[in-house]
Amino acid sequence: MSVEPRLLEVRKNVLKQNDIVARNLRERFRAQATFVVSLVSSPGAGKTAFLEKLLTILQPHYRVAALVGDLATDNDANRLARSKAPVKQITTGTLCHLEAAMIERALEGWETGYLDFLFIENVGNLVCPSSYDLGEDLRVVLLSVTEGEDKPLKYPTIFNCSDVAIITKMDLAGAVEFDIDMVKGNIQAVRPGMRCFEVSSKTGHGLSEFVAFLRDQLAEPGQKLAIAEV
Ligand SMILES: Nc1nc2c(ncn2[C@@H]2O[C@H](COP(=O)(O)OP(=O)(O)OP(=O)(O)O)[C@@H](O)[C@H]2O)c(=O)[nH]1
Ligand SMILES: [Mg+2]
Repeated sequence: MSVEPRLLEVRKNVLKQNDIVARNLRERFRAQATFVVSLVSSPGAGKTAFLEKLLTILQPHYRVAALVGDLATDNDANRLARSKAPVKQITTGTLCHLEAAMIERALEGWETGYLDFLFIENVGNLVCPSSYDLGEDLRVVLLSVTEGEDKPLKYPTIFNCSDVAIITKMDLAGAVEFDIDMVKGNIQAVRPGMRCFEVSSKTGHGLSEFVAFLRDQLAEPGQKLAIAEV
């Protein structure tokens, strides 16, 4: 099926405009030394469960907040708010991904200059979010054990445009005979050298490794020094 050239042009312009807004956001986050982490995955891979745990662990020690995208509900924002961190919902309507302009709008009138970490949960989708830079420092792709080991091979773009991978729901790995070595091999085939974490938000397994990794990111030059040991 051929796509009308004018439609392609419009799409290219939308993406270009997104990059301009994302670049401005990135400069702003850098200037205020806020480290921004976005989470992408298929629907239900465990982004909110993981983020709720993460915010709860980080909140007493760091200045953290979260933005969460969803097509229709504010369920995830309500779940994340249980961590006591400031949270804002972005409702995208029919749009299957977040765009930089939505982040910019959500930040209007919200004092975020003091933040150490801002987390952004994208809409559950393994395809569309890969095209949209949100001005984040770190993009994390989550893959749950119930989705199958082949997903990195079937959705290579989202793995290619992400910085680290997290295998979620490890507590269920045995029940679904998940082959962790195979998935890691598939991730490496698509994105050689990609760092991979294994977590369970139910049991807490692997969370401290990821927290330590985040803490190291804050210690990078240009970022705020860690204000506490977690
Ligand atoms: N057993 C187990 N279940 C989990 C884990 N993490 C999440 N779940 C469950 O998986 C389901 C989906 O989790 P969510 O955190 O809502 O997933 P999500 O990626 O945020 O979903 P969307 O925002 O709708 O894309 C829920 O029923 C969670 O309780 C885990 O580590 N172990
Ligand atoms: Mg969610």
